Amino acid sequence: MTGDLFAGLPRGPSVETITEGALLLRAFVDEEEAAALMAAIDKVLAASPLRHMQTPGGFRMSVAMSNCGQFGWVTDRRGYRYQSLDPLAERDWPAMPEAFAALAARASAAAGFAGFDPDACLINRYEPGARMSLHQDKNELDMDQPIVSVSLGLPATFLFGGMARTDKPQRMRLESGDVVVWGGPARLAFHGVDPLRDGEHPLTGRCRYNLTFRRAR
Ligand code: MD3
Ligand code: FE
Repeated sequence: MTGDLFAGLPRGPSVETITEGALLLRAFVDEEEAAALMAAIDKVLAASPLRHMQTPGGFRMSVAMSNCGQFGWVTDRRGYRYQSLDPLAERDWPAMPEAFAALAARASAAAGFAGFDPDACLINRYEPGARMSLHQDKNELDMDQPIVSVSLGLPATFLFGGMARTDKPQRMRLESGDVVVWGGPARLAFHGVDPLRDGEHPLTGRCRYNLTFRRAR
């Protein structure tokens, strides 16, 4: 019953290898840093609001998205791409907050990717039921650059597939403060997120945010 004794206490940091090139840094972000990231997210979203984008096939994504940095990832009937213009706000995406850049640098260095300098950060917001089906991230120019992902708020079940869409995915729980660095052979792996389970989190309320730092160009 130690689970009851320790419920609500912060988890200690730890490192796990998911597969070659993919490092899970559990509790890499503490509650103080998470609160600073959340405040920075709110500022970005005041300038470039969350929106449900359309897939090229015409489906509305259940995950609401925005971006910051020099480039933002967008999808619409014309396809998936990075662009400097936010099509909703009709201006450039907000600058990458200092707290974001500092975390991306710390996490990538901890995983052995020196000099990672992201020019894009996609902000995903999952409400209960929102999901992301298995996909590869391949709209970036240089696949030698890693992607750093940061989970905040409600926990999610992350799906990590193999190099083929048909490989049976392994499921893992990502919690608030967990960071994953995806590089090397893991960079083009299929991945997704199961429908978010309802809940309440002190940092975010009834949702999960995921930040993914990328080098788009
Ligand atoms: C593995 N986001 O935005 S983060 C995405 O939780 C995306 O919102 C998910 O997949 C989310 O594209 C998963 C973990 C992640 C991000 C990028 C990867 C895993 C990855 C790139 C390559 C391999
Ligand atoms: Fe992805």
